[in-house]
This record gives sequence, C-alpha cells and structure tokens, in this order.
Amino acid sequence: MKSRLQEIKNKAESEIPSAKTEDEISDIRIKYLGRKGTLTLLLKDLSSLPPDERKEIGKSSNELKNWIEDNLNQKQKEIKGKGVEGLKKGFFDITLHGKQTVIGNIHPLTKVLNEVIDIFIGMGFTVAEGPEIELDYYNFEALNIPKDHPARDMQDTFYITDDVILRTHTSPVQIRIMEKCSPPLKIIAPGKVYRCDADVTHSPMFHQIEGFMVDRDITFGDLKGILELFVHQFFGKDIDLRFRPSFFPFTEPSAEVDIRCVICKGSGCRVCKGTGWLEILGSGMIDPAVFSYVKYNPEEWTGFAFGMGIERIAMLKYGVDDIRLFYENDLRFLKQF
Ligand code: 2U9
Repeated sequence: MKSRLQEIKNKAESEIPSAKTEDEISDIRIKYLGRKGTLTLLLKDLSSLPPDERKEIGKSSNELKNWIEDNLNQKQKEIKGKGVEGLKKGFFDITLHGKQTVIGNIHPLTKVLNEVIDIFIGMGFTVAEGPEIELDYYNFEALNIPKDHPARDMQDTFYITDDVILRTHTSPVQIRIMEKCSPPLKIIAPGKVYRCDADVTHSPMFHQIEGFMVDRDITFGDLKGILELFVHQFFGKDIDLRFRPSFFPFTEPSAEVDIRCVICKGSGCRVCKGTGWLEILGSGMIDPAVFSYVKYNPEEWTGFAFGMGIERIAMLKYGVDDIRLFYENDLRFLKQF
C-alpha cells in the first residue's frame, strides 16, 4: 500500500503543474479525491489492514490527500490570476501600452481616380468597364483608325496576336456600349491602359478615364460646359483654362484642354516648357465615321468625348515629377497623400 501511495503522489506531482484551465484542475480533483477517485478508493481499503499498519498508512494517506488539495488550490489561484477572473480582481495593468495598429491610406492614384469619377457622377454620368485584352477592331478599327494609320504608331501597341492587343485607351469600352445600347448615353470609362513607352512621365501601364455623351443636338458648347465644370471642381475655381485646336482620328473637331501652369502660374518654367500652360486632356465631337461603325444615324445623333491620363493629372495636382513613384510602393511617398 505504501508503494501505491507513492505512485499516486508521483502521478499527481506531474499532472497538477501541467493543468492550464480551471476545468483541468476540476478533472484532476475528481480523479484523485472524487467518490471513485484513486486515493478515496485506497482509503476505503484501510479497514482490511492490521491495526498498527492501518494507523501508519492512514496517516500517510491523509497527508497525501492534504498535499493534493493544497497543490490543486494553489494552481487554481494561479490560473484565475491569468484569466478574466484575474482582470476583475485587478491584476490588469492599465498603464501597459496597447498593440499599435498601423492604419493604411488610399493610394494617390485611386484617390484621384475616385475624385474624377465622383465629379462626373455628380454631372449625371454612369461608370462602365471593359476588357484590358482587346480586339484590334474595338481599339482601332471602329474608332476610325485603319490598319495603316499613323495614329497606330503614336500609341506604341503591345500585340498579343495580329488581332488581339492590350488596349491602348479605354475608348473600346464606349464602342462596346454603343453596340449594345441606344442613345441617349452619358458614360465614363475608367481603367488601365497599355503602351510600349517608359520614361519619367510615361509608364507601359497607366490609368485613363474617358467619357462621352450622345444625344440629339449635343454641341461643342455642351463639351465646353462639362469640361470647364470638371476642371474647376478638380483643380479649383480660380484655375484658368483654354481649349486649343487639335486632331484625333475619332473626333472632329477636336480640342485639347490646357490649364495655367500650376508651378509658375503662367510665367514659364521647366514643367510647362516655357509656355505657361499644361495640357490635361483631349476631347472633341465624336466623328460621324465612328457612329457609322455602331450603326447610329449621324444625322440623328451627335456627341462629344474626352480622355485624360490619371497619372498625369495626379502629377500636376500634387507636384510629382516622376511617374514611377506611383508604382514603387515606397511608404515615405505614399504616406504623404
Ligand atoms: C469614342 C469616341 C471618341 C476619346 C478621346 C482623347 C480625345 C484624348 C488622351 C488623353 C491623354 C489619351 O491618356 S491620354 O494619352 N485622350 O486626347 N480621348 S477624345 O474619344 C472617343 C472615345 C470613344 C467612341
């Protein structure tokens, strides 16, 4: 019986310290001291021993019972001290620093894109999207840019096959919309575009937003009104702007919009190349040839369209002089917006 007592003590000695929860403490208590616990059953067998042996073993058994009870109580206190119970009893040190959470911020290009989208939504436009891998037909052909047209070289296209390319502008979105829907239409098409070009102001992938409006009796005056409103909302009420004649195969007449140089205020500097003006977008009245491709009657419908590079207007608004900063994910740059 002595050796049985020692065995029970050895087991309890290894089990009690490894208990981690109050439930585990309770299980150990039942295992040794419960109604059918190993020590309880052993105590019941004492009556079968001769009187002097019974006295000695009885004493040792009681000592072991107290030892197990003390150790279990001690361990229980320790566990309570670490849990919610402990917090309630004031073990929680409120002077300790909390874990710091780093809050990210919206990428400057996303911010500018959302700002532009919001301005046009405010003027009644809806947003449309389309594929970045595009057919030559939608990117060039239906926009009045035939196979041998010099405008194709201007846009340095990435070809996948002879007929499949990475879109060089978001204009194919408008063609796809016109194929499916009848006028009146008032749509903006934001998204990624690709051109084989790279330096401090050009990236092989960049973001554009284009817009167009088609209805009866749309005039160049509507184009001017909408774009003036946009420029004043985006760059500020006091900004000077001008419409300068230009050429695009898909619009006629065409105009580019310049704003007074945000750096030198018009006196001439390196950024505006001494002109005092900065080009921010292209626009024009949709060429009747484009309407013919989508089977709109050019006698019945007229419309204007415009397009701008998001990186370009973000660079001008925030005075960023290298486009690559937008893509390098340097937090010192990104945290400034
Ligand atoms: C359809 C008809 C006409 C969209 C237009 C421009 C002028 C333009 C450039 C600005 C800077 C592209 O990012 S950029 O290089 N865009 O100058 N875009 S008019 O004209 C359209 C579009 C769709 C059906």
